[in-house]
Amino acid sequence: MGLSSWTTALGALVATAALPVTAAPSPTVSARGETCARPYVRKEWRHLSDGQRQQYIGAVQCMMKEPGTATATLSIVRNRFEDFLATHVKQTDFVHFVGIFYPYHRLLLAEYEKALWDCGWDHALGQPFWDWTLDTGSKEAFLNSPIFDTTLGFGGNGAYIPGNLSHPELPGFTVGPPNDIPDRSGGGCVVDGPFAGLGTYFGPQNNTEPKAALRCLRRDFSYDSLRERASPAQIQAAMAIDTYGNFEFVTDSQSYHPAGHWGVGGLYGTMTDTYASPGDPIFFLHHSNVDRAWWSWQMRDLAAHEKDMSGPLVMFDYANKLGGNATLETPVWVGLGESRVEVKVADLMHIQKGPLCYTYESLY
Ligand SMILES: *[C@@H]1O[C@H](CO)[C@@H](O)[C@H](O)[C@H]1NC(C)=O
Ligand SMILES: *[C@@H]1O[C@H](CO)[C@@H](O)[C@H](O)[C@H]1NC(C)=O
Ligand SMILES: *[C@@H]1O[C@H](CO)[C@@H](O)[C@H](O)[C@H]1NC(C)=O
Ligand SMILES: [Cu+2]
Repeated sequence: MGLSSWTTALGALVATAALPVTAAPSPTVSARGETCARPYVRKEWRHLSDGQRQQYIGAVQCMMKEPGTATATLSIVRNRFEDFLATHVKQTDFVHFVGIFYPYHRLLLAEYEKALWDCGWDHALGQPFWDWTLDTGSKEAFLNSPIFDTTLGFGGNGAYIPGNLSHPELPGFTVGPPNDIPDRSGGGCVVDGPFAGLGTYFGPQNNTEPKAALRCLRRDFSYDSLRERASPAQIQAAMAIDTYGNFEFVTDSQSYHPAGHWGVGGLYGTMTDTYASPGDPIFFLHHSNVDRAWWSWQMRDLAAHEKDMSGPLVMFDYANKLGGNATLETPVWVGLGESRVEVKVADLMHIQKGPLCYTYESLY
């Protein structure tokens, strides 16, 4: 099955508020499975100071200038930022709509954070998150979100590309059911903000062929797609789900996870490309909040949820017809070439036990 975008069935879900969490000032490292004393803090983008937001954007731009560790494995990798794009493209078919969806992306972000720190990001602060619920109040609020600021954010939408045209890069992929995103409003290259003109040889989808020209970063804002699936009501419905298996299925394929991808990526945008979506730096803020939602759910009953792992080993095999379930022993790895790291699911179930050591400034 070809997975051209984050599209799948939709689910209806229900509501509540945010729980405060106590945060500690600076990070420590602890042995595998042992609790760390001073976790670093992941904050919402708009809760960072102007200077911190500049520092973060500078760190991402720095990663785009540093040599990639995966270039020896895959020649189109141009820099350290693309190491993460590369491993995600190569692993997509094994890490989405499967049990290890959450542990995989937790590990991916922890490794991305280390690369940010190497590029000057504040060591007491982890990967910032984008709390979508703050931008689901109105279309104006969404369009004016600090996330899309052109100096202290990631820039805005692409120019409108008529929806009756074939996909700019996927010939034959035309708009209309089941591919349409009716509320889409852009589709062109990003032309403002710190990542205006950003390009890559990766994509579309799992295409890793060398190309004559770089492919641009595209956005195709789709506010309704975000609001319908990432509202406070949707999040709180997810928090009430009983088991990890059900939580993973609903949130990975139906509610806030695709919502964040579609809200920014619409139909033609980079964020909607299941494989190459980490080519948009917003991906990492979106997935930090996806991880925050998992941790929020885990914290509802930590003793049980710290050990609750299931879900298909084969993409979309929720009935286990092609394989069994993920377990705490299932291996999880990220990184091509010398940056590869591998752990077990068990090592990724608690965000303050080695090898992890972070917290969120607030939870759902
Ligand atoms: C790319 O994905 C398609 C399915 O979408 C698959 O058939 C093909 O083998 C993949 N190619 C590579 C190089 O992984
Ligand atoms: C596609 O959209 C463009 C711009 O809105 C319009 O000019 C054109 O007639 C449309 N073509 C078809 C086949 O509907
Ligand atoms: C996978 O896990 C689910 C949820 O715990 C369970 O209902 C199902 O029977 C398991 N499948 C297999 C093949 O063990
Ligand atoms: Cu992913």
